[in-house]
Amino acid sequence: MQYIKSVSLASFFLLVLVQGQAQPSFQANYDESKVPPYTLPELLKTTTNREVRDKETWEKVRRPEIITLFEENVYGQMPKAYDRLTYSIKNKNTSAMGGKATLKEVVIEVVRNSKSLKINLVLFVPNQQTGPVPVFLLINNRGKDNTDPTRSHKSDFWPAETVIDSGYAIAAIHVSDLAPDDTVNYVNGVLQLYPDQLTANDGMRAIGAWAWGASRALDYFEKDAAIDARKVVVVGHSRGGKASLWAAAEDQRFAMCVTNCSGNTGAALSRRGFGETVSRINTVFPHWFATNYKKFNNKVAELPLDQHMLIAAIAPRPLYATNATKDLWADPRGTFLSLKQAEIVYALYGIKSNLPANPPVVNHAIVRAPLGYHIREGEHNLTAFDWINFVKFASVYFKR
Ligand code: GTR
Repeated sequence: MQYIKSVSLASFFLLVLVQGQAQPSFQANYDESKVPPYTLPELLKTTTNREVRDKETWEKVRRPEIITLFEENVYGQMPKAYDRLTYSIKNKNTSAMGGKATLKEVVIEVVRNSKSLKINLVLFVPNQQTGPVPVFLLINNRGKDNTDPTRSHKSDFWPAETVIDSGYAIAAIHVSDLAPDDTVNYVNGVLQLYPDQLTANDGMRAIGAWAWGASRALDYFEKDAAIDARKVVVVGHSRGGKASLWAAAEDQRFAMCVTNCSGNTGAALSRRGFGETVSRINTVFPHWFATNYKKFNNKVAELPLDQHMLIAAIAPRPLYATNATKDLWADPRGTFLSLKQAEIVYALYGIKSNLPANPPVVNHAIVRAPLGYHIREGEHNLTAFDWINFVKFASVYFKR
């Protein structure tokens, strides 16, 4: 009883749901022949049925419509106003990584209506560079030790040394500063600044808060002379990859997006119902998306959008998506198809996609394409192989 009292009623029922009946009764479909027939909402037709034939109409009408559809139905509003953003350098070491890099541990403070939020940013900048450098910014959804500023703990989840050796800066923020990843405490972060969001059916939730935080890191990069703020790559893995997509769609200052194994409500098409489903994600992670999204739990065909539209909203900026062979939960085929669907929007900009008709063979990275992709051998994870290809992809577009 003690334990029950210490968790809220809502999370208690969720616990029952997850540990009790709901979870075991969920049978993910992994059979391609059982993917239902589906019709995707058209990218190049406005809600008033107007054909979109040029990038002007795309930018002025259709793209804003798509962003609004995602705000209202999936990720919630993205409040942009704040009263003040300041930063302080908590720690600086110009001879980090044996002299190869400068470490900055930055505290970004955002104030709104006298509420304050502090975001910790870890940043390494290569020393052997003459001008401002592009940066990879990871939205870290795993342990903080993955982005250890002291480098006594090293991890392929954020292989800072490799990225520095390639001439790029690398940075990370942690989701717990923005919205702790649990059903109760997610309110203790960005949402303290925007309490109205909590009562709105299209209010921001955790994934929106993480994406919001990535934009605040970008606000900081704009003030750091060592960083080329026009070349910021927002990176996320899995739930973090859902947030990196949303961040890049919402904030066009991001030059590039990497979404690693992001699956359902990330890069994969929801209507395929392959692996994780909308209903399952909303049940197990009720704090991730807007309340309105739950209306579609067993009615994905009624969604006025699908995830190819989120990819398209990032066009014409380059986007790299990945999958892993042992991660069918994230629907690799549905991810690739989502990218394929978005090609027509890149075409509006005269950008030819070089994606093949079918997913490439395992471990073959398509880096010379505005929509880059690989399916790696192995588990659901963010690995050295993934990062090496992000760097190659960025180097094609940033011409480095
Ligand atoms: C899973 C969830 C996925 C993905 C993953 C992760 O449990 O169903 O959508 O976000 O967690 O973040 O590793």
